[in-house]
Amino acid sequence: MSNNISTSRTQKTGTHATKPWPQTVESIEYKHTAMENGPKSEPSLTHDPFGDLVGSGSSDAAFTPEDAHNRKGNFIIPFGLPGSGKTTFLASLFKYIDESEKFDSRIVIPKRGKVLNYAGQAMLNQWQKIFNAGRFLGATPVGADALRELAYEVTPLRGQKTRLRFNVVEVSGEDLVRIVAKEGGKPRLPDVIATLFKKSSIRTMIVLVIHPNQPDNDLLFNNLFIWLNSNIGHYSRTFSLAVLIANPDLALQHLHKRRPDTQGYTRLSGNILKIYLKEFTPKTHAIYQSWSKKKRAILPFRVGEIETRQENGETYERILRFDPQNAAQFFTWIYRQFTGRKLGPRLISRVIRWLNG
Ligand SMILES: Nc1nc2c(ncn2[C@@H]2O[C@H](COP(=O)(O)OP(=O)(O)O)[C@@H](O)[C@H]2O)c(=O)[nH]1
Ligand SMILES: [Mg+2]
Repeated sequence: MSNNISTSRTQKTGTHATKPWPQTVESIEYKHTAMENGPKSEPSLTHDPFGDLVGSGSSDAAFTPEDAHNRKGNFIIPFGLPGSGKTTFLASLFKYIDESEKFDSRIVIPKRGKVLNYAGQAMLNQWQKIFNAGRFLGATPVGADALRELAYEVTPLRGQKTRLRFNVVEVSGEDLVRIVAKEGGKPRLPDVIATLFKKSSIRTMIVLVIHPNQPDNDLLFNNLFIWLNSNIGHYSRTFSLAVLIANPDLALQHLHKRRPDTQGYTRLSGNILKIYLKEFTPKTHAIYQSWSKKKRAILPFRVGEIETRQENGETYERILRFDPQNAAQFFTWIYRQFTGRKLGPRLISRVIRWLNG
């Protein structure tokens, strides 16, 4: 068996301006990083004084299986191919939370024994730089030493004030694609992720990040669910499942070509999201449909206004303006999943606001 999946489907639809994304799982795993294949970020012109905040290779900074074993509570685990948009999604989520006037939020610095681990805070700083510089980050470093955890506490300032505490895990896409079975090898998940999945004291949210330029999204996710089926009995009852479509404007262009009957729709939202899933990631669509309605969500994830520029045959992308809308929608859902409560003003204050016009 080989993982050289045919890509003719995407090539037919992929007549957009940017260079194609990696074509096979094989090639992603062994040859490329997302940045080499996808559009390049704007080159940095000035020296970066914080250059090696993250990924300095110090294994003390890593989130280890032992740490995972000592955790309980809420965990968000993004899953997707290299360059699918996992880091961009996390960066946008925390930018939204930190800048919103609706919440009191703070990072929680985890301890190993008595030692504080600031790697999560360093990662948060690195993410902030995506927006300061308007550049997407390069691929997340590979390997167990590069795994990071970030713990946060968010308290709504209005309405009901239940505090939400949750953690996110940042893994490189290259480490995740090893879940795809190949002849002669055992499909593997990073140990930390497997440990989290297995712990019943952890409430897990899997976030599947789909990038419209990548043909193998469905292959990766299907292999993840095969692994879960054989290793975690309870997952479909207890895990929350979110499907995010990164770069939804591009996804809509692809859909218009594949399904001309959708051309009247100018936004990837509502029913169109499911049509997109069914067309481009049919197995993921089937898994999604079988999930408990109370524990599933599908959402476009647009970071904002993006400028694309061609130079010397390369495509460069720059984030011109952050748009918090999708991050806000997604956080509302996260809050509800983990606390069981609805974010936003209570009914009584809504009525008062309505009375006040
Ligand atoms: N999430 C997201 N990604 C976008 C969007 N527009 C363009 N991108 C591209 O998606 C890539 C995502 O990279 P990154 O977040 O580092 O992917 P990761 O490897 O999964 O962490 C960037 O290189 C951009 O080219 C958007 O609206 N949302
Ligand atoms: Mg990343």
